[in-house]
Amino acid sequence: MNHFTALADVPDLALLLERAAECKRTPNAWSSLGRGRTLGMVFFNPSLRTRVSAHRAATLLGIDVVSMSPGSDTWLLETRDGVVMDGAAAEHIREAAAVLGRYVDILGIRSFAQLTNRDEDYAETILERFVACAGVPVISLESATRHPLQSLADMLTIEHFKRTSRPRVVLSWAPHPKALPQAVPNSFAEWAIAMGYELVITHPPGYELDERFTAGATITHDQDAAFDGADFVYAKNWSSYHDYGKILCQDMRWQITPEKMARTRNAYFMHCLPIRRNMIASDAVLDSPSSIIIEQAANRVPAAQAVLRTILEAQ
Ligand code: AN0
Ligand code: CP
Repeated sequence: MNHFTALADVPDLALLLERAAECKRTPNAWSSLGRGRTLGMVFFNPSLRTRVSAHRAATLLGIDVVSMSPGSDTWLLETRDGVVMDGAAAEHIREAAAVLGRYVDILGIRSFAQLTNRDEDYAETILERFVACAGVPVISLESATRHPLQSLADMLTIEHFKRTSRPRVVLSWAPHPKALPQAVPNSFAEWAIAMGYELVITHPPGYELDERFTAGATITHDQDAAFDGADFVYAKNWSSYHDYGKILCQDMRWQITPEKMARTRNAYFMHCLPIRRNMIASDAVLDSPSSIIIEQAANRVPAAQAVLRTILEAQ
């Protein structure tokens, strides 16, 4: 594996999960594998889990880390081609990516969807520019359309907690005050389908995701029916894909509550975090024994460690 930007970059999903499970069991077993190597992480958007878990994973492998946020601790970057740079951006992404590629051995990029132009977001311009110009392996730390490090941790979590070989996994839209990207649900759907789970996606009308990610899932507007017999409930808000970036619904009846969880087969509750309490899910759900959100977040470390290890071993 060279880059890690999408499921398609993973040659063997089962092997990557096995490696993540190994990293979880014996995190210190590869402590000199990355000696002399540096991971650079570029955050165009805020992060708690991705920033700290990837740093921790790198440290466990003996890799040095340097993190930056363009526009606050490095120059604001221009991403459009052919423009006269007489505005706020002092540096073009072309030079920034090429230079960083000379300083570090692996580059992680966080760059969210802007949610104004679907074609631009789905072209993954920023991530792809780093892939094209940096000359080193690139890891997505959540891009405009995908969050594969999150999905790997999610699959590791489901594999650990599942009680049947093919669990019923429900991805439920839930209300949120701001427009959010489709990256997390896109990736979750893509990975859950590849794992062979029974994936049910439930959302209000108008929130259909890009079918390239959801082909093979059951899609319903009936949240109650979706929850019947569920083994896992994965809550997430996203903005509309078809009416791009719009909030079409803020109906609080979509919030995940104990009454809804009672319809399930004692399902575990999951969310990628950060989560707005009493919007997406009620306190009673988040604080119940069924909630595995902290274990899920903890699994971000072995997930990132497995990805870094796999890239280092391929070099
Ligand atoms: C981001 C999102 O929905 O993509 C990051 C989630 C990991 N969430 C927020 O911006 C609140
Ligand atoms: N789940 C996740 O990626 O969290 P952060 O945005 O805090 O990194």
